Amino acid sequence: MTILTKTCTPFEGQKPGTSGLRKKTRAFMQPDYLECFVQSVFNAIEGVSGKTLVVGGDGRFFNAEAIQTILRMASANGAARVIVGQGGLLSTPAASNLIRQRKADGGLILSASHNPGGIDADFGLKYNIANGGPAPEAITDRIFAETTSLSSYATLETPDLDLDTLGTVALGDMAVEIVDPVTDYAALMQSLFDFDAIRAMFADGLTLRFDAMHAVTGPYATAILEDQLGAPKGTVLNGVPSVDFGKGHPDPNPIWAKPLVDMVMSEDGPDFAAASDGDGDRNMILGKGVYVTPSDSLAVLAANAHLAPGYARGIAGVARSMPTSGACDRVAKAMGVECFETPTGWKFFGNLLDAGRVTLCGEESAGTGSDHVREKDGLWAVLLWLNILAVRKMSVRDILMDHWQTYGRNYYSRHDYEAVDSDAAHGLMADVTARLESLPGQSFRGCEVTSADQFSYHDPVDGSVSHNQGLCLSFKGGGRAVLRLSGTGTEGATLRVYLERYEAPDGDLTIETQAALAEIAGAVAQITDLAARTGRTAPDVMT
Ligand code: G16
Repeated sequence: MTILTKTCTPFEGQKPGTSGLRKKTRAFMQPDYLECFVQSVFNAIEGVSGKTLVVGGDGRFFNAEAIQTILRMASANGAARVIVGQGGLLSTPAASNLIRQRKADGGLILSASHNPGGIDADFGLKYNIANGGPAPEAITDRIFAETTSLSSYATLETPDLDLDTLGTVALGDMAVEIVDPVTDYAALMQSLFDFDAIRAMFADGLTLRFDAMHAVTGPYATAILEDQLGAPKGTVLNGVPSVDFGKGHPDPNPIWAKPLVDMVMSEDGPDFAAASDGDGDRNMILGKGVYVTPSDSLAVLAANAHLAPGYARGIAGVARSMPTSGACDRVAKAMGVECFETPTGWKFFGNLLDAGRVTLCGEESAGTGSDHVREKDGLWAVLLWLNILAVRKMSVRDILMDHWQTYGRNYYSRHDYEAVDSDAAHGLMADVTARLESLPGQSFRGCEVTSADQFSYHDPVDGSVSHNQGLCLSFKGGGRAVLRLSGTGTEGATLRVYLERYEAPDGDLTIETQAALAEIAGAVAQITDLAARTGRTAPDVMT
């Protein structure tokens, strides 16, 4: 088979963000755009000659076409084998698991996660390394550098492969192995959790609704929750992946998964409910009449993980991204284990997990996971919650209240201002950055700033340092606000304002969340001159 070397001109802006390259689908569909990025990835990892890769995606629009391109390029670049999920589908945690199980050299995951899909929506591609986790900054920096000077890429001229039939086929000298996307992942879940206890709980009548949001988790949730654990048919909602996610945002939060939230808040709602996102790594946890914030979920899971067989020996430590609430820190302290604060982005957990310093990790952005893979894992979080419910025989609401009565409550909310004019958003951040030193001691709407700084992370494992990871403002009385610009958006800038306030176990634990945080939100609005700078008086999304 003839290998073609095609000349190309570098594209501007192929800089991986918080989680790979995310752009409008039409940008990815431009001639050579995907090819240039893929070749840059290959070059940045010193080629793929003789290597084994895992490739799969969340099934969004352009997933199928992009995978064919990647396969041709992998073959032309000398890869020995590519393992692909049937139909081109692999959830992000399942891809991470396959990379690890099959000792692959790395993988390419096609997803824009929770962003909508379609020709006028979003697409994405990221590279994961041999540990199954997202490439660390040193590699994403190299990828970006390659994109700026690339002059050619290698490919083949071949018809599309049939990716729907399981088995191994040849593409040039490369083997393409098409695997069932669910089997290995389901086996991993079975090794971690007490499936018998969960099955018995369903048999006793516990009701669950899992909203797969028309995204990749549908087949996984149906196989595990309904087929293996015996939850009744209909437990999984929106379980068939579609290229445009049923024209929705596959983002498991109270705004985009509102029908599910309304269901659990109703009189005859299910006992437990959950949702996951486009590529299956995020989760939202709900119980009858209650929404569990991702930060609280991480803390509850850390406190109770030992109840599941896979974690019966206890946890080594816990890590959270800096904007995530400090709820898990209190659990770690009580347990006498280490707790780490990392920048936003799952890639920063990889070293801690590999070094055995932490067992659980989580982020306010609806991500929780453990050392079983190197990605966050939506269905894993649901199964761990189910295992805990089966052992403790309490409702989600009671478990949460018990947790707050033990550790206190970190009231927490994130306010997102989406598609803000990019210059205005960067101007706002630059202005607050310039005033950081002068803020302590000043009061805004009755809240006195006690410290104001820019977060830098010193990785305790490899010594690398990451600067400019968000602005952190602390207030007298223990309140905190964090300001960041999102690294996953594709339109203008998304300003994220993270708000937090602690209430001790004997304090008022049942204040409405936004009311509990109103003063801090007001202080942030004044400090940043938010309305004047962004033209917004209210956030687009509050989680
Ligand atoms: C990605 C990253 C997460 C991060 C989230 C939000 O998640 O993997 O680590 O917390 O984006 O990032 P940002 O605040 O920069 O938009 P996902 O689920 O989109 O891959």
